[in-house]
Amino acid sequence: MSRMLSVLALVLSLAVPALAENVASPIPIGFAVAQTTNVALFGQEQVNGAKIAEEYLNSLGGVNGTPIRMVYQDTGGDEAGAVNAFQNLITQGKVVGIIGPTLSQQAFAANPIADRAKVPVVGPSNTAKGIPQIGEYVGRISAPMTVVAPNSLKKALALNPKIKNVAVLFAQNDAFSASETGIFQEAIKGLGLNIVTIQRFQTTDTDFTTQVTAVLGENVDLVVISGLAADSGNLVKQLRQLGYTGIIVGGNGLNSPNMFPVCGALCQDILVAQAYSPEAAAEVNRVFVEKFTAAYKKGPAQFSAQAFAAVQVIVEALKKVEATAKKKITAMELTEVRTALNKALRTGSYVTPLGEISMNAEGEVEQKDFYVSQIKMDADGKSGKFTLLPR
Ligand code: 1QQ
Repeated sequence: MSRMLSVLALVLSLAVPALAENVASPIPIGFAVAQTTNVALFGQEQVNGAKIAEEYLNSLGGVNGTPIRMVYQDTGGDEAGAVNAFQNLITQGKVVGIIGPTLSQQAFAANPIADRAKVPVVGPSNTAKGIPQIGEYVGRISAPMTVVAPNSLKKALALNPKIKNVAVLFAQNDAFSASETGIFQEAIKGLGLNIVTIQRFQTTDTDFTTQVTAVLGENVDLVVISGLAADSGNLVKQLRQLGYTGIIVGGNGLNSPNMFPVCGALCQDILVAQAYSPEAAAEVNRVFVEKFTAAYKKGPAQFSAQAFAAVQVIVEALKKVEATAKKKITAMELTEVRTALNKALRTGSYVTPLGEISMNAEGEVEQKDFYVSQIKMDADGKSGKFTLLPR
């Protein structure tokens, strides 16, 4: 009997704290992006943006006086890495929510795990169709390409009204690229242009001779690329080296300055639609640009601003959770905070470096302002910038 009791006591002692566990102080927020592999070309910028947010928001008092702590977890570039990172953050990190992963391809694998565990996910850069529909606990602050991508095509036509024949190229092994090319193709037809060739590649490809030869074989005056940074950068480089002189529109995968060293001087003039402008008027953007530039000696681009916005949105939603519960987050149970945070995220709007955004009931971001930029490379052929085109 006493043996049974002690077993029972042991079971209780293990089970009870796990059930009634409160949120730690500082409040842990998961940040799971690619810090290694080629996908780190994006992930590095995301970590840079999150670090600025963490420091700045804590300097303002965090969540009503309780600081936050970002728990960084490398996902690598694939699905397995993202799944692993999410599991670690949920069970060991005991985070209130997760920002990540970098790619939509990874989100389709990892987000269902957070959703089942009832841990809110805020996608900082997932732009494929179908992300918020993964589950009740999945949202994003990265505007989907359905609303962003077509802007760059219109700008291409404004620069060259004679455009007729379009070549479309995409990475067929990546969910975002496949989604984005579908959106581009629909928009191209909607503008009355002809798609004269559709070329497929892999995100791991480095030699694009076959695809470039196909493009040069047609009378193409616009090339539209949906891929990630390293593959797209090399594709642009080879298109130019082999003689393509028309306009190139790049999708969201070409939205990183880390892609500049890949195509070098040949990145010049690529058109890329953006969900962020460093020049946007919000005061929080001015502060963000100033702090980012001081820390990294370069201005922020879209992925950094989106990462900052994701952290900011979670911090503001946590304040709403405290206001509703009339309790400190750290006086609440972790499971309770996760559920309340998910709901609060979808309430009201947030003035971020991306402008005013909100998340609808489904977790989809609603954003007002989009931009198109053109890459302008410096004389060294390695650095450059996204120069905003007049709207
Ligand atoms: C996605 C993307 C990538 C280009 C983000 C880095 O938009 O995977 O959805």
